Amino acid sequence: QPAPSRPTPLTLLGTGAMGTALARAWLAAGHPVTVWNRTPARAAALAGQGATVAASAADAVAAGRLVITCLLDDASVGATLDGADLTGRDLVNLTTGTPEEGRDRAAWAEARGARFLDAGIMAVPPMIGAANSGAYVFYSGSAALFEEHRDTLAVPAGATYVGADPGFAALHDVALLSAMNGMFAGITHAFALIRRQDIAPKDFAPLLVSWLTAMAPMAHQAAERLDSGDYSTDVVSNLAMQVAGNTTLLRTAEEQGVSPELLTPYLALMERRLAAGHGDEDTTGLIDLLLTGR
Ligand code: FVH
Repeated sequence: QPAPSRPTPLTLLGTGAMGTALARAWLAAGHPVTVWNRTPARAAALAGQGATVAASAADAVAAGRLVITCLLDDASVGATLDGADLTGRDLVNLTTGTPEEGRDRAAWAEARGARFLDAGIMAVPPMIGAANSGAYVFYSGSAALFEEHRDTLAVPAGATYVGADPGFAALHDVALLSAMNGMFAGITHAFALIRRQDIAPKDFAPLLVSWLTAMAPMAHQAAERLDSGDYSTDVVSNLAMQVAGNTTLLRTAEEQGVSPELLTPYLALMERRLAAGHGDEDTTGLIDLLLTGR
Protein backbone atom coordinates (compact mmCIF):
# COMPACT_ATOMS: atom_id res chain seq x y z
CA GLN A 1 0.00 0.00 0.00
CA PRO A 2 1.51 3.39 -0.99
CA ALA A 3 1.76 6.05 1.71
CA PRO A 4 -1.17 8.53 1.64
CA SER A 5 -0.09 11.32 -0.69
CA ARG A 6 -0.26 15.03 0.18
CA PRO A 7 -2.77 16.79 -2.08
CA THR A 8 -0.58 17.88 -4.98
CA PRO A 9 -2.07 19.91 -7.83
CA LEU A 10 -1.43 18.23 -11.15
CA THR A 11 -2.25 18.74 -14.80
CA LEU A 12 -3.30 15.83 -17.00
CA LEU A 13 -3.20 16.18 -20.78
CA GLY A 14 -5.26 13.49 -22.49
CA THR A 15 -8.51 12.12 -21.13
CA GLY A 16 -8.98 9.05 -23.28
CA ALA A 17 -9.79 5.72 -21.63
CA MET A 18 -6.55 5.61 -19.64
CA GLY A 19 -6.33 9.35 -18.93
CA THR A 20 -9.89 9.37 -17.57
CA ALA A 21 -9.15 6.43 -15.26
CA LEU A 22 -6.00 8.19 -14.01
CA ALA A 23 -7.83 11.49 -13.43
CA ARG A 24 -10.56 9.73 -11.46
CA ALA A 25 -8.01 8.01 -9.23
CA TRP A 26 -6.19 11.26 -8.43
CA LEU A 27 -9.45 13.12 -7.85
CA ALA A 28 -10.70 10.36 -5.56
CA ALA A 29 -7.47 10.68 -3.54
CA GLY A 30 -8.06 14.42 -3.09
CA HIS A 31 -5.56 15.82 -5.60
CA PRO A 32 -6.59 19.00 -7.44
CA VAL A 33 -6.56 17.98 -11.12
CA THR A 34 -6.57 20.25 -14.19
CA VAL A 35 -7.39 18.39 -17.39
CA TRP A 36 -7.26 19.14 -21.09
CA ASN A 37 -8.25 16.99 -24.03
CA ARG A 38 -8.11 17.68 -27.77
CA THR A 39 -11.79 16.72 -28.03
CA PRO A 40 -13.29 18.80 -25.19
CA ALA A 41 -16.35 16.56 -24.70
CA ARG A 42 -14.10 13.76 -23.43
CA ALA A 43 -12.77 15.98 -20.64
CA ALA A 44 -16.09 17.60 -19.71
CA ALA A 45 -17.38 14.62 -17.75
CA LEU A 46 -14.46 14.97 -15.34
CA ALA A 47 -15.61 18.48 -14.39
CA GLY A 48 -18.55 16.88 -12.58
CA GLN A 49 -16.05 14.87 -10.54
CA GLY A 50 -14.09 17.92 -9.44
CA ALA A 51 -11.53 18.44 -12.22
CA THR A 52 -10.80 21.88 -13.65
CA VAL A 53 -11.07 21.78 -17.43
CA ALA A 54 -8.54 24.05 -19.16
CA ALA A 55 -9.34 25.78 -22.44
CA SER A 56 -6.01 24.89 -24.03
CA ALA A 57 -3.05 22.62 -23.45
CA ALA A 58 -0.86 25.69 -22.80
CA ASP A 59 -3.32 26.91 -20.13
CA ALA A 60 -3.34 23.47 -18.52
CA VAL A 61 0.47 23.39 -18.41
CA ALA A 62 0.50 26.89 -16.89
CA ALA A 63 -1.83 25.73 -14.09
CA GLY A 64 0.77 23.82 -12.10
CA ARG A 65 4.21 22.34 -11.85
CA LEU A 66 3.42 18.62 -12.21
CA VAL A 67 2.28 17.95 -15.79
CA ILE A 68 1.26 14.47 -16.91
CA THR A 69 0.67 13.40 -20.51
CA CYS A 70 -1.39 10.33 -21.37
CA LEU A 71 -1.88 10.56 -25.12
CA LEU A 72 -2.06 8.20 -28.06
CA ASP A 73 1.59 8.23 -29.07
CA ASP A 74 4.77 10.29 -28.96
CA ALA A 75 3.73 12.41 -31.95
CA SER A 76 0.58 13.50 -30.12
CA VAL A 77 2.69 14.47 -27.08
CA GLY A 78 4.81 16.72 -29.31
CA ALA A 79 1.73 18.21 -30.99
CA THR A 80 0.00 18.83 -27.64
CA LEU A 81 2.96 20.46 -25.89
CA ASP A 82 3.98 22.54 -28.89
CA GLY A 83 3.51 26.13 -27.77
CA ALA A 84 3.25 25.35 -24.03
CA ASP A 85 5.84 26.94 -21.70
CA LEU A 86 7.55 24.03 -19.93
CA THR A 87 10.01 26.16 -17.95
CA GLY A 88 10.20 24.84 -14.38
CA ARG A 89 7.69 22.07 -15.07
CA ASP A 90 7.95 18.42 -14.01
CA LEU A 91 6.79 16.51 -17.08
CA VAL A 92 5.74 12.88 -16.64
CA ASN A 93 4.91 11.10 -19.88
CA LEU A 94 2.53 8.16 -19.41
CA THR A 95 2.17 7.72 -23.17
CA THR A 96 3.39 4.41 -24.57
CA GLY A 97 6.43 4.81 -26.82
CA THR A 98 9.74 3.28 -27.78
CA PRO A 99 12.94 3.65 -25.72
CA GLU A 100 14.40 6.06 -28.31
CA GLU A 101 11.24 8.16 -28.23
CA GLY A 102 11.59 8.34 -24.42
CA ARG A 103 15.22 9.49 -24.69
CA ASP A 104 14.45 12.04 -27.41
CA ARG A 105 11.44 13.37 -25.49
CA ALA A 106 13.62 13.73 -22.35
CA ALA A 107 16.21 15.79 -24.24
CA TRP A 108 13.39 17.81 -25.82
CA ALA A 109 11.77 18.54 -22.43
CA GLU A 110 15.07 19.34 -20.71
CA ALA A 111 15.95 21.77 -23.51
CA ARG A 112 12.69 23.56 -22.65
CA GLY A 113 13.55 23.86 -18.97
CA ALA A 114 11.56 20.88 -17.63
CA ARG A 115 12.54 17.84 -15.61
CA PHE A 116 11.30 14.66 -17.28
CA LEU A 117 10.18 11.15 -16.46
CA ASP A 118 9.04 8.66 -19.06
CA ALA A 119 6.67 5.88 -18.07
CA GLY A 120 5.15 2.59 -19.21
CA ILE A 121 1.79 1.58 -17.77
CA MET A 122 1.43 -2.12 -16.95
CA ALA A 123 -2.36 -2.09 -16.60
CA VAL A 124 -5.62 -1.59 -18.44
CA PRO A 125 -7.99 1.23 -17.40
CA PRO A 126 -10.25 -0.82 -15.06
CA MET A 127 -7.16 -1.74 -12.98
CA ILE A 128 -6.29 1.92 -12.35
CA GLY A 129 -7.10 3.05 -8.79
CA ALA A 130 -8.53 -0.38 -7.95
CA ALA A 131 -7.23 -1.92 -4.73
CA ASN A 132 -4.91 -4.93 -5.19
CA SER A 133 -5.35 -4.94 -8.99
CA GLY A 134 -1.63 -5.50 -9.54
CA ALA A 135 -1.43 -2.39 -11.74
CA TYR A 136 1.91 -0.62 -11.79
CA VAL A 137 3.87 1.83 -13.87
CA PHE A 138 7.55 1.76 -14.86
CA TYR A 139 9.24 5.17 -14.55
CA SER A 140 12.68 6.26 -15.80
CA GLY A 141 14.49 9.55 -16.15
CA SER A 142 14.94 12.21 -13.48
CA ALA A 143 15.41 10.43 -10.12
CA ALA A 144 14.86 13.72 -8.28
CA LEU A 145 11.49 14.21 -9.99
CA PHE A 146 10.48 10.63 -9.16
CA GLU A 147 11.44 10.94 -5.48
CA GLU A 148 9.65 14.26 -5.14
CA HIS A 149 6.39 13.03 -6.66
CA ARG A 150 6.60 9.33 -5.80
CA ASP A 151 3.56 9.33 -3.48
CA THR A 152 1.38 11.21 -5.97
CA LEU A 153 2.49 9.00 -8.86
CA ALA A 154 1.70 5.89 -6.79
CA VAL A 155 -1.98 6.87 -6.35
CA PRO A 156 -3.43 5.34 -9.55
CA ALA A 157 -1.06 2.34 -9.69
CA GLY A 158 2.19 1.13 -8.14
CA ALA A 159 5.26 3.16 -9.11
CA THR A 160 8.48 1.34 -10.05
CA TYR A 161 11.57 3.39 -10.94
CA VAL A 162 13.89 1.56 -13.34
CA GLY A 163 16.74 4.00 -13.87
CA ALA A 164 18.03 7.37 -15.00
CA ASP A 165 18.08 6.37 -18.68
CA PRO A 166 14.76 7.83 -19.90
CA GLY A 167 14.44 4.96 -22.38
CA PHE A 168 14.31 2.27 -19.70
CA ALA A 169 10.63 2.62 -18.76
CA ALA A 170 9.57 2.02 -22.37
CA LEU A 171 12.12 -0.78 -22.72
CA HIS A 172 10.78 -2.61 -19.65
CA ASP A 173 7.19 -1.99 -20.78
CA VAL A 174 7.75 -3.28 -24.32
CA ALA A 175 9.84 -6.26 -23.14
CA LEU A 176 7.00 -7.40 -20.89
CA LEU A 177 4.36 -6.75 -23.56
CA SER A 178 6.44 -8.75 -26.06
CA ALA A 179 6.67 -11.67 -23.62
CA MET A 180 2.92 -11.44 -23.13
CA ASN A 181 2.37 -11.66 -26.89
CA GLY A 182 4.49 -14.82 -27.00
CA MET A 183 2.33 -16.30 -24.25
CA PHE A 184 -0.89 -15.35 -26.06
CA ALA A 185 0.48 -16.88 -29.26
CA GLY A 186 0.97 -20.15 -27.37
CA ILE A 187 -2.52 -19.98 -25.86
CA THR A 188 -3.99 -19.30 -29.31
CA HIS A 189 -2.24 -22.33 -30.83
CA ALA A 190 -3.21 -24.60 -27.91
CA PHE A 191 -6.92 -23.70 -28.15
CA ALA A 192 -6.80 -24.21 -31.93
CA LEU A 193 -5.41 -27.73 -31.38
CA ILE A 194 -8.32 -28.78 -29.17
CA ARG A 195 -11.03 -26.69 -30.84
CA ARG A 196 -12.45 -29.37 -33.16
CA GLN A 197 -12.37 -32.10 -30.51
CA ASP A 198 -14.78 -33.02 -27.76
CA ILE A 199 -12.80 -31.05 -25.19
CA ALA A 200 -14.58 -28.17 -23.50
CA PRO A 201 -12.51 -24.97 -23.66
CA LYS A 202 -13.65 -24.26 -20.08
CA ASP A 203 -12.14 -27.56 -18.93
CA PHE A 204 -8.96 -26.97 -20.90
CA ALA A 205 -8.34 -23.39 -19.75
CA PRO A 206 -7.39 -24.25 -16.13
CA LEU A 207 -4.89 -26.83 -17.40
CA LEU A 208 -3.35 -24.22 -19.66
CA VAL A 209 -3.13 -21.65 -16.86
CA SER A 210 -1.53 -24.01 -14.36
CA TRP A 211 1.00 -25.27 -16.95
CA LEU A 212 2.03 -21.74 -17.97
CA THR A 213 2.22 -20.74 -14.30
CA ALA A 214 4.49 -23.71 -13.59
CA MET A 215 6.72 -22.88 -16.57
CA ALA A 216 7.01 -19.10 -16.03
CA PRO A 217 9.72 -19.37 -13.32
CA MET A 218 12.04 -20.76 -16.02
CA ALA A 219 12.76 -17.07 -16.65
CA HIS A 220 14.82 -17.08 -13.42
CA GLN A 221 16.96 -19.93 -14.74
CA ALA A 222 17.50 -18.12 -18.02
CA ALA A 223 18.64 -15.03 -16.06
CA GLU A 224 21.11 -17.12 -14.02
CA ARG A 225 22.51 -18.72 -17.19
CA LEU A 226 22.84 -15.34 -18.91
CA ASP A 227 24.82 -14.13 -15.87
CA SER A 228 27.08 -17.18 -15.76
CA GLY A 229 27.45 -17.60 -19.53
CA ASP A 230 27.04 -21.36 -19.06
CA TYR A 231 23.94 -22.53 -20.95
CA SER A 232 24.58 -26.27 -20.71
CA THR A 233 21.95 -28.26 -18.85
CA ASP A 234 21.46 -31.66 -17.35
CA VAL A 235 18.35 -30.71 -15.37
CA VAL A 236 15.93 -29.57 -18.09
CA SER A 237 15.44 -30.99 -21.58
CA ASN A 238 18.39 -29.99 -23.72
CA LEU A 239 18.07 -28.55 -27.20
CA ALA A 240 18.83 -31.84 -28.97
CA MET A 241 15.95 -33.50 -27.14
CA GLN A 242 13.58 -30.54 -27.65
CA VAL A 243 14.26 -30.32 -31.39
CA ALA A 244 13.59 -34.05 -31.73
CA GLY A 245 10.22 -33.37 -30.11
CA ASN A 246 9.40 -30.50 -32.46
CA THR A 247 8.30 -32.89 -35.20
CA THR A 248 5.64 -34.19 -32.81
CA LEU A 249 4.37 -30.64 -32.29
CA LEU A 250 4.28 -30.01 -36.04
CA ARG A 251 2.70 -33.37 -36.92
CA THR A 252 0.04 -32.84 -34.25
CA ALA A 253 -0.77 -29.42 -35.70
CA GLU A 254 -1.12 -31.03 -39.14
CA GLU A 255 -3.31 -33.86 -37.80
CA GLN A 256 -5.57 -31.34 -36.08
CA GLY A 257 -5.75 -29.11 -39.17
CA VAL A 258 -4.07 -26.20 -37.41
CA SER A 259 -1.69 -23.82 -39.17
CA PRO A 260 1.76 -24.04 -37.53
CA GLU A 261 2.51 -20.37 -38.30
CA LEU A 262 2.64 -19.30 -34.65
CA LEU A 263 4.93 -22.20 -33.77
CA THR A 264 7.44 -22.38 -36.60
CA PRO A 265 9.52 -19.21 -36.01
CA TYR A 266 10.51 -20.37 -32.52
CA LEU A 267 11.13 -23.97 -33.60
CA ALA A 268 13.31 -22.73 -36.48
CA LEU A 269 15.49 -20.80 -34.02
CA MET A 270 15.91 -23.94 -31.92
CA GLU A 271 16.98 -25.90 -34.99
CA ARG A 272 19.51 -23.24 -36.01
CA ARG A 273 21.06 -23.21 -32.55
CA LEU A 274 21.25 -27.02 -32.56
CA ALA A 275 22.84 -27.02 -36.02
CA ALA A 276 25.51 -24.65 -34.66
CA GLY A 277 26.52 -27.38 -32.18
CA HIS A 278 24.65 -26.38 -29.02
CA GLY A 279 22.62 -29.55 -28.46
CA ASP A 280 23.69 -29.81 -24.79
CA GLU A 281 22.23 -26.39 -23.90
CA ASP A 282 18.79 -25.27 -22.81
CA THR A 283 17.04 -22.56 -24.84
CA THR A 284 18.94 -19.61 -23.29
CA GLY A 285 21.27 -19.56 -26.32
CA LEU A 286 18.34 -18.49 -28.52
CA ILE A 287 18.73 -15.05 -26.94
CA ASP A 288 22.26 -14.81 -28.37
CA LEU A 289 20.93 -16.07 -31.69
CA LEU A 290 18.41 -13.22 -31.82
CA LEU A 291 21.14 -10.69 -31.01
CA THR A 292 24.00 -11.92 -33.19
CA GLY A 293 22.43 -14.29 -35.71
CA ARG A 294 24.72 -17.06 -34.39
N1 FVH B 1 -6.07 1.57 -22.80
C1 FVH B 1 -5.19 0.59 -22.53
O1 FVH B 1 -5.57 -0.53 -22.28
C2 FVH B 1 -3.70 0.84 -22.57
C3 FVH B 1 -3.02 0.22 -21.38
C4 FVH B 1 -1.52 0.47 -21.33
C5 FVH B 1 -1.18 1.93 -21.62
N2 FVH B 1 -1.89 2.42 -22.76
C6 FVH B 1 -1.39 3.67 -23.30
O2 FVH B 1 -1.98 4.81 -22.71
C7 FVH B 1 -2.02 5.88 -23.66
C8 FVH B 1 -3.42 6.43 -23.75
O3 FVH B 1 -4.26 5.37 -24.07
P1 FVH B 1 -5.85 5.48 -23.97
O4 FVH B 1 -6.37 4.17 -23.58
O5 FVH B 1 -6.25 6.64 -23.13
O6 FVH B 1 -6.20 5.76 -25.52
P2 FVH B 1 -7.45 6.52 -26.15
O7 FVH B 1 -8.68 6.27 -25.36
O8 FVH B 1 -7.45 6.16 -27.60
O9 FVH B 1 -7.06 8.06 -25.99
C9 FVH B 1 -6.04 8.64 -26.75
C10 FVH B 1 -5.82 10.05 -26.26
O10 FVH B 1 -4.84 10.69 -27.09
C11 FVH B 1 -5.44 11.89 -27.64
N3 FVH B 1 -4.86 12.17 -28.94
C12 FVH B 1 -4.70 11.33 -29.98
N4 FVH B 1 -4.07 11.96 -31.00
C13 FVH B 1 -3.85 13.24 -30.59
C14 FVH B 1 -3.23 14.37 -31.18
N5 FVH B 1 -2.72 14.32 -32.41
N6 FVH B 1 -3.17 15.52 -30.47
C15 FVH B 1 -3.69 15.58 -29.21
N7 FVH B 1 -4.30 14.52 -28.59
C16 FVH B 1 -4.36 13.38 -29.27
C17 FVH B 1 -6.91 11.56 -27.70
O11 FVH B 1 -7.61 12.78 -27.83
P3 FVH B 1 -9.08 12.77 -28.53
O12 FVH B 1 -9.03 11.78 -29.66
O13 FVH B 1 -10.05 12.38 -27.47
O14 FVH B 1 -9.25 14.16 -29.00
C18 FVH B 1 -7.09 10.89 -26.34
O15 FVH B 1 -7.08 11.83 -25.30
C19 FVH B 1 -1.52 5.30 -25.00
O16 FVH B 1 -0.18 5.64 -25.20
C20 FVH B 1 -1.67 3.80 -24.78
O17 FVH B 1 -0.76 3.04 -25.55
C21 FVH B 1 -3.34 2.30 -22.69
